Amino acid sequence: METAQHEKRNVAQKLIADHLVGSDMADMAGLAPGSEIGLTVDQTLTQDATGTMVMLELESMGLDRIQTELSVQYVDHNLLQTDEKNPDDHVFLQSAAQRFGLWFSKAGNGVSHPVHQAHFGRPGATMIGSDSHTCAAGALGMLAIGVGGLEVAMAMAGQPLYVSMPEVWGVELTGELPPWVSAKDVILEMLRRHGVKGGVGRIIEYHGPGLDNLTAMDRHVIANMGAELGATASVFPADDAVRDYLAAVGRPGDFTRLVADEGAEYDVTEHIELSDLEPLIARPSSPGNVVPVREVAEENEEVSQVVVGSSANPGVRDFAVVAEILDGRQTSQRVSVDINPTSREVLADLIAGGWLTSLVTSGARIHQSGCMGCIGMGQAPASGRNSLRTMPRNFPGRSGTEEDAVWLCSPETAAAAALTGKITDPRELESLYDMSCPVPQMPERFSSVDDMLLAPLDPEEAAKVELVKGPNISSLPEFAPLDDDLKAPTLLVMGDDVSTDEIMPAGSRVLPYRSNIPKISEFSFSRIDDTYFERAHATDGGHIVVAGENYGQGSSREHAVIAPRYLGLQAVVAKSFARIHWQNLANFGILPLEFVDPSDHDAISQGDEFVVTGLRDALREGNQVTATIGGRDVTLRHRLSDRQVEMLIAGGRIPYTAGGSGA
Ligand code: MIC
Repeated sequence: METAQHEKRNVAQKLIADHLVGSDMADMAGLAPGSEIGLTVDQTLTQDATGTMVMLELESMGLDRIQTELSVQYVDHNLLQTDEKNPDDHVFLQSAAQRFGLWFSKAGNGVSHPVHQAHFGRPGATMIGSDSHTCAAGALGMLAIGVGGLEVAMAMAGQPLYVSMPEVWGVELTGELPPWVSAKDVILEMLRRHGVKGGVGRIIEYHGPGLDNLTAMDRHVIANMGAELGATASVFPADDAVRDYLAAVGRPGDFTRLVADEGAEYDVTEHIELSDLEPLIARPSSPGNVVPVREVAEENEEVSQVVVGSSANPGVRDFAVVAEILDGRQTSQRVSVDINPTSREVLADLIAGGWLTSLVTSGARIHQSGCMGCIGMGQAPASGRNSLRTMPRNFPGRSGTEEDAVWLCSPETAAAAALTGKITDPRELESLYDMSCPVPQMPERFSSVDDMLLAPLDPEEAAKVELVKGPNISSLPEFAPLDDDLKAPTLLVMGDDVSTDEIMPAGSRVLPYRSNIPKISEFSFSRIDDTYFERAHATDGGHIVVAGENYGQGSSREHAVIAPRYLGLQAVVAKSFARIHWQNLANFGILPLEFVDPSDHDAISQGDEFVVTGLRDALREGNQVTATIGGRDVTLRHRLSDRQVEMLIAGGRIPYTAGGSGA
């Protein structure tokens, strides 16, 4: 690892320097990776599955009007309306957007990340979003970070975002992608090399001559799954490709060039030769299980579902290439080919280009614009049958089917399976169907359909709006300050890489309770141990859980901490934590502790009593705490800043702020 020269800045450093709070911007060299920094926030993004909690947080903070340059509330996740709960949430969110001064994107308008990029993305801006894939906006030269909802609520109230200063990981791209290989394979290559923890504590900055052949939407695909690497953000320069994109979405005036200084360096370096890449696929059930498609093709894996769309492959090109591969052919009889057109604008372009006709006539099912099957909101696959998706995640059971087998791949690989009915290297289509790789011609100007994007009300009108809460919407529970002495049983001992989908499942059954903590708490950890809820409920005085590496990877959902906290979770002791979940734990007053000696994890059994005394002083005075777990002394450490320690002691960020502490 080399030390960066800060006089010559890379794009990430420029973005940080322009938004840094309370430090000397001229001397970024003094900011050690890992130390807490504050950043001003220009824009925020919330979606319905996490946004209801954000709006309840704004209500409990008594906010009158947002302080950001721009905040947008999207409805894209909970679109199935099998009873009143999801539509009641949509109505609540619309009223909250009006009340607090946000833009509102109605159900059916499209997936937040690409819609935001098209309508509001601006090079040089910072954005945070209550969705881990907010990092996709890095495609336009923004510093965009996925965080828990409370961070977003605080930013809307004018507070900075506090994060650990990341290292900047420069990934140099050279060459050009070969036929049948596309942007998704670039990010799958990163996951193949580095796995789901590879980006933790880092901003990934892509640079080099290979960028010349990647459009802004290709970059969006790559930036999006920085979340799967665990990265803080993904960043691209704002160069000619971004200029062309902003012109194509009708906002040429919003372009400003933002590129790294000549000779700028990176904390960590990496190189990808694009012409060496081949089609890749992530096996079930982790985005980190990446292998070449050609290897799997030898295993003769039959496919029963293919899903194209979502935030991870949202551009017109991604659907058009599938349409052109399928054009004039019939999809395999054993496969359900599901198309989720990102937004109404993408749908309009697919109609105008004739691509929708090709998809429909070849046997594809066209769904509404939104996240849908990506978060298990419908499109659950048949048990144990292979489902190939252009989506970002395949954690166990996330699809809605407990025994699922979800693979992640490019649109080209998805289309090949749609035709052959088995996992097929798309390069094989050349001989199988006598075709060459299509290169869809993109429109010069993308469609612009903005009547479902409602502008904020002026302050006077906004002040008159009442929040509309359906019967399923409950207020945010209040939490007590941290006990100075903790004596609590260990209710779960878990392994590595536990995802938030396992801590708090999503899917069409659970998502409708995202605005009802008492009810959703019944599902806490159900995928890991379905007795947890009963046991937690029956335990007076709280409990703890123990985990391995990368605990809480995946989504930004705060419900994965608020619900267990509601059931009495006081501390999580793990080998390491995923960034967003760690911050969510601290924000809601659950103590995140790490083993100093990771092998102590293996000596702990379910039921072991966890005892620690004088916790408040111990946290304030240093970063180590000695606990007795199951009768053994175990040394634990924390990575909390002084600010976070006080917040935790107060019971979380809301009581801390209400108690008069600004941030
Ligand atoms: C996801 O991909 O898991 C989601 C749905 O976008 C989540 C948000 C959520 O849990 O609602 C995320 O990644 O933050």
